[in-house]
Amino acid sequence: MNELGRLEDLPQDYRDDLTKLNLVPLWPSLRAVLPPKVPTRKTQPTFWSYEALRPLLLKAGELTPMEKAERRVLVLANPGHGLEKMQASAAMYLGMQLLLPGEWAPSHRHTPNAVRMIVEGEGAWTTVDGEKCPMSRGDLILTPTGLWHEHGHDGDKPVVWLDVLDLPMVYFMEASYVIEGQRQAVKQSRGDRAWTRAGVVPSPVFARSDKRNPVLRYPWADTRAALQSLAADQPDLEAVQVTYINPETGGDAQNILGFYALMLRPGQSLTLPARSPAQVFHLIEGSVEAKIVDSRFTLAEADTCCAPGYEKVTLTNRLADQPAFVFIADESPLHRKLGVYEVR
Ligand code: GTQ
Repeated sequence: MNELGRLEDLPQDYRDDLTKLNLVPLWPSLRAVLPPKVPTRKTQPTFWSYEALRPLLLKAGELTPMEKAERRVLVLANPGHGLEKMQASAAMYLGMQLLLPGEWAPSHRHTPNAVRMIVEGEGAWTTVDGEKCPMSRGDLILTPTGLWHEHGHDGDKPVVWLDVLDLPMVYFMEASYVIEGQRQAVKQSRGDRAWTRAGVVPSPVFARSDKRNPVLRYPWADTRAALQSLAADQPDLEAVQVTYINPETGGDAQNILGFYALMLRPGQSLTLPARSPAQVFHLIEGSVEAKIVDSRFTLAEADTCCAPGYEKVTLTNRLADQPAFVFIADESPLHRKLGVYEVR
């Protein structure tokens, strides 16, 4: 590749004339924005230990009352982006949220899409668009763009969940905002009860659902059973993985980020191909080693790590006698819509 001219090669008076007119020469910066073959990625392989962050999250429960927090969250920030940017990757935000018994995180709605992966505790619920969704370990609950949502807790121990939002993307688009609201009236019907089987779905005889996704809650018991059933049916299948979808369209559950559950068979080592989107791995059950670029992370239950795009990732089940279950979030829907998705 040709060496391109530098800014310093240009006379200062010429540079000053450009600046006055809000003009910039491209060639000194061309390689920075169009690097050869592989994009520049700020996203670093990063690991967050649940055991290490849990006491700090509980401490936040003592230090900051709900009225002063609205959402009591410690953000899992990627140092490659700068911690203050609150990004796990270019498009993904991760946070660990704490709700104490009796607390209520008030209703609001916002343009970024969110999901919650429940990590610990029983008795809490999220009401999304009037559907009161119980929160249990491993459940995935969606709050798609624009829908009212609030969190409450009737149990007697702290509840913690992992928030995954496309906030960095929506913020970058200058489209991120929130509207505060009142406590929602709870509706009778719930998508996770109406849509319980992949093969038989509600028939829209009189009206089609007006929802972006008729399912807002994916119970872990069902997802886990689907993985085990798939693994038993196809003993040679390399990647025992399911995608969280919108059952009405068969497409991704949300517009920007993709969500998956992966089962690693006892002792299995799986190398995922290098693909353009960044990924997040959160261990629901078992013990897994994640090899990402030059890092090796040992994930215990509830630990989380992330991988930049365009890199292979090897996940190894460290246990020889039981499967491991991993929740994965990635930027695939976004990359596909933008036309930049690729597998190397
Ligand atoms: O629970 O609605 O981690 O609005 C960040 C922003 C959680 C939430 C976050 C939010 C929420």
